Amino acid sequence: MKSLKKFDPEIYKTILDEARRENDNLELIASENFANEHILEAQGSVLTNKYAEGYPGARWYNGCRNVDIVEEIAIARAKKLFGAEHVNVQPHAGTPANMVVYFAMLNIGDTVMAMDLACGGHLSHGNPHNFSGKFYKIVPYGVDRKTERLDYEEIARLAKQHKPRMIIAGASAYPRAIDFKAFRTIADSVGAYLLVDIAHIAGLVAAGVHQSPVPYAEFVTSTTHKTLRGPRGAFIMCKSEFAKKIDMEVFPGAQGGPLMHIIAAKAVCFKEAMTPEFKTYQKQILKNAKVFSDEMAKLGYRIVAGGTDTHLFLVDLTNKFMTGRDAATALDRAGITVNKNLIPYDPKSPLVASGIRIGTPAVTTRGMKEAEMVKIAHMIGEVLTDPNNERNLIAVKKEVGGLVKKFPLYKDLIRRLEKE
Ligand code: DSN
Repeated sequence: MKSLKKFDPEIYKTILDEARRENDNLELIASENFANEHILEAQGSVLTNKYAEGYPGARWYNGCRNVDIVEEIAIARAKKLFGAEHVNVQPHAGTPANMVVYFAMLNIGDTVMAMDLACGGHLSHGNPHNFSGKFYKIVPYGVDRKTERLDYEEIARLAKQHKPRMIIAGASAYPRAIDFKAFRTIADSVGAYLLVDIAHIAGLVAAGVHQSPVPYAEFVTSTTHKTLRGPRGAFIMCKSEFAKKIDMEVFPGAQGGPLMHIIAAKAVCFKEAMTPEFKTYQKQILKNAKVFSDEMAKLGYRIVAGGTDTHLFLVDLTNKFMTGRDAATALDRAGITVNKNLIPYDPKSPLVASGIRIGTPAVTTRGMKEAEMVKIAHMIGEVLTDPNNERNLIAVKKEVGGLVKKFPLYKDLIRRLEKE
């Protein structure tokens, strides 16, 4: 970043500070990860310069021979990786990817069934302030109050009652495996389309350690930057019969020029996800999440749904007389980054929340394993036992510093930057 340092030292410094923050803290936000340098390189390339409205071989601009190759490779790799019939790699982010499916397949006012945000769903699955909640009649389904797991019989009953045109499966804060085959059966029972949003679990699905929805759903959307560990972006998979509709709704329907530098980075991400190392990585994410949540339970914390089958788990702090907001703030001061999160049927507002969400993708990328998860669980316990004690927070921050030093991020990136 020599050129940036010379031209714009303010921004350069902030990027360096962010690299230091990422390196010096324990990143436990379940939706975040650290993209490898080959992905950052593709993302930071000259492909950012090119307009390419349209699709490979059918662009509105000339000079697209190189970006055509890039997009064709990205599509072919995604199709192979997930076994999808058709893929569109142009969506800029997860919410627009979902929006494309709604707009392509539904009429305004149609009924859509989706997981309640308060039980782990996503903003674009019907939040009243989001396009989805504004334009469609949303029937939310939750989790069983006792088991805190999806209750497929109840979802089937709701579907029969409300006859949705589309059912959405997928979540951003649900720790258990989702049975997409069961969702297919429910959708078929009422003649609904099935859209599965795998943004959180895409890496697990790609590695074959979570059931894939691709054989069961007409539409599967995902981001590329969570467990998949690619650039910040999204893509849509669908059955061939809907390919044209989806492509038309991405462009010209919802977007103009695609971000070709990001599409190149998506291609690199899909290549990485086909390697044996990626499979090992995804398995380790799962092992880490399980050991971590078990250790938190041993320390007296209630784990929502009794544990995890995925990369994340939720800790209910109600019995500790603490809010998710206060816990997340105290942990941040000790160098541990999590987010406050609603627990199912949470009496508190989302701004306060009764729980925190903990994910293992980013710490697993650093090479941490089960032994480190146990250590981190104890550090969290130390912070939450005395969250207002500054000396306690400083002591834990020191422990965090010792641990992250053993697992440097981007190997020697920061050292290199500081030498420039
Ligand atoms: N904001 C993401 C998450 O944290 O789960 C979902 O889009």
